[in-house]
Amino acid sequence: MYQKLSAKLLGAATALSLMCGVAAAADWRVWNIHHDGHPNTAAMDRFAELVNEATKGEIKVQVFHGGVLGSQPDALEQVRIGAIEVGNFNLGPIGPMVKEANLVSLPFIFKSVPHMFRVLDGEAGDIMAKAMAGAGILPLAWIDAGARSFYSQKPINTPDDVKGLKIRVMNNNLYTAMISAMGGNPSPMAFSEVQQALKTGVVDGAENNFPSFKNVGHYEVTTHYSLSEHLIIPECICVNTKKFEALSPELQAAVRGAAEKAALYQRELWAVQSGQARKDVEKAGIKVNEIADKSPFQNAMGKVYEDYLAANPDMRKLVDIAKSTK
Ligand code: GTR
Repeated sequence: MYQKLSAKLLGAATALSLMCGVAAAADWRVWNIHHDGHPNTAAMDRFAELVNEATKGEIKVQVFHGGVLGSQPDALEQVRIGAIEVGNFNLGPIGPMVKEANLVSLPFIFKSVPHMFRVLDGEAGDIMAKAMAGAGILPLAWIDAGARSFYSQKPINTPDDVKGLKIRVMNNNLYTAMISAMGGNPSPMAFSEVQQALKTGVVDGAENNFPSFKNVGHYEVTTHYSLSEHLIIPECICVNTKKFEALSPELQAAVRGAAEKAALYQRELWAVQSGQARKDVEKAGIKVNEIADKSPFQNAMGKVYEDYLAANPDMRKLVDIAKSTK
């Protein structure tokens, strides 16, 4: 009798909350790999504030910085299954889970950061976003991560300079293929291990953008940063699809709005702080070299594209869209 009554009450309460569009208050955890002083850390803090405000505390967001909730591949899996709600992810490590996301991991696919955003804002971005959402990682907004270049104990001006070097890459077969095509030895490794690996000579070099190069101290254990700009990989503020879709339309709009505002803020911060990070590492002694002619690097990627598209013919459409986007 008691059980029946409480079940009825529960049913009535659920019906009432559905009628009013009220979702239960939720605590959301956010994964962020970066530390203080990185633009994404400030942007994810802003995201948390904005969600808390816009949902009037119905969704309480707490950001965990410095990768304390796990490595990026682990955190992706956690968000995919809903054990963590939100992450600021780089699309590189998403490629092995969601093939469409690999478009951005093809070396030199984009002409510039604005070109990359134009591609993301068009049909290709829609296809990628749908595929990611289908895999459980729904992108709410895209953010800037500039271009990635090599750093090591010597300048790199041609693919020949990469020959024989052990270079750390993120987890994605496209990056191992990229380094191998230059004659180097790729070494996939978690971001948190790279500084020590550079310091002890376990790897000879790595590749990243200026803010990350600076923020985790890779500049303290290398001497040269060579502007190869071989990858322009965007990042996202991504949410577990099911948790997002379970929200009322009002809460969904509030969360999406917060992510979009935080992403704009991130892009503003990035524009200023990436230039500043370059100045800071130069001041600390890093020699930055421009590479006047990048075509030898681009030409070396011919085989990477050929092999990748032979194994993944369905990716040709996305590649064609990106290449034909002005
Ligand atoms: C950073 C990026 C991180 C992570 C890292 C890496 O630039 O923001 O999400 O992907 O690179 O190299 O692992």
